[in-house]
Amino acid sequence: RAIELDLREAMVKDEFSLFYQPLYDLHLDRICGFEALLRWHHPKRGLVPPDQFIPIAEEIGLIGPLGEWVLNRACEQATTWPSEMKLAVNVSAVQFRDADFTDVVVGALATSKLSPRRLELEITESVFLANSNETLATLHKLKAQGVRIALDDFGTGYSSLSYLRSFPFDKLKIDKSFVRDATATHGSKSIVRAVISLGRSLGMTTIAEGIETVEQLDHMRAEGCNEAQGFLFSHPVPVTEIAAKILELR
Ligand code: G
Ligand code: G
Ligand code: MN
Ligand code: NA
Repeated sequence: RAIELDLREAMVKDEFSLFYQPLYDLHLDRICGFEALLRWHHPKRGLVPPDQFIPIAEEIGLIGPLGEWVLNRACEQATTWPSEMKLAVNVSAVQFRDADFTDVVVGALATSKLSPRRLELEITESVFLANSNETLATLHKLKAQGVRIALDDFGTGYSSLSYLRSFPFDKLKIDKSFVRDATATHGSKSIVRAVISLGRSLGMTTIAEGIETVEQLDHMRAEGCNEAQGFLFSHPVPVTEIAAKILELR
């Protein structure tokens, strides 16, 4: 496929960039970090969304080098932010399973000199579909480095609760599908309440994704959710707009 060829060339041609979406602390009532979101600017195709090229990058063995580029670039950029700002980076399940993944993370931290405590790796439940002993070993190695681990899209995967028993995640990211429905349907409202309570009792931070309305924000705050993220605060922005976002949301 032509898109595969383009993707292989995209790194050399410097067609990738990182956008950043603010993470908002609901107790301190201010911005507390950013999630890095990968963008591919193709000269003819235009802006290709990650949903369309990450699966291909995984298939053709490009996710390792691409994920390494993301980690290096994001850590380097985050060192210029105020030191209380966290950096969240998405990690694909395939990338996570690479034997050298921990080394890649350690390398990005060493080169950038970013404090490991500021880095939050977002993984999804799909990492547990493969060998769970290896997965747990990798998670423990990363945690020993001081890096935080967040479970992304929480609630949309398979058999979520057993993972919570086997590994102490630092954060649960409540999927936007629950957030969207929490102010409308009773089922989602109950699930959100249960997840926040679960997180609290397990010592995990909870963050509500996809906050688009003040009503959703008020609801999540009232439920005791720790953090929020979504278009209501900001769309993902290019790195040049980071300083302005910090001022706007502080
Ligand atoms: O940025 P956007 O909301 O379009 O992201 C769509 C999907 O792509 C999300 O599931 C997000 O986690 C994923 N994604 C964005 N950036 C990266 C990245 O750098 N690495 C990986 N593995 N996934 C990413
Ligand atoms: O899977 P992950 O949580 O990493 O996906 C992040 C994706 O969610 C990004 O593509 C981002 O653009 C998108 N996103 C961020 N905030 C909102 C929002 O408020 N509403 C919707 N619909 N999508 C959002
Ligand atoms: Mn994410
Ligand atoms: Na998510």
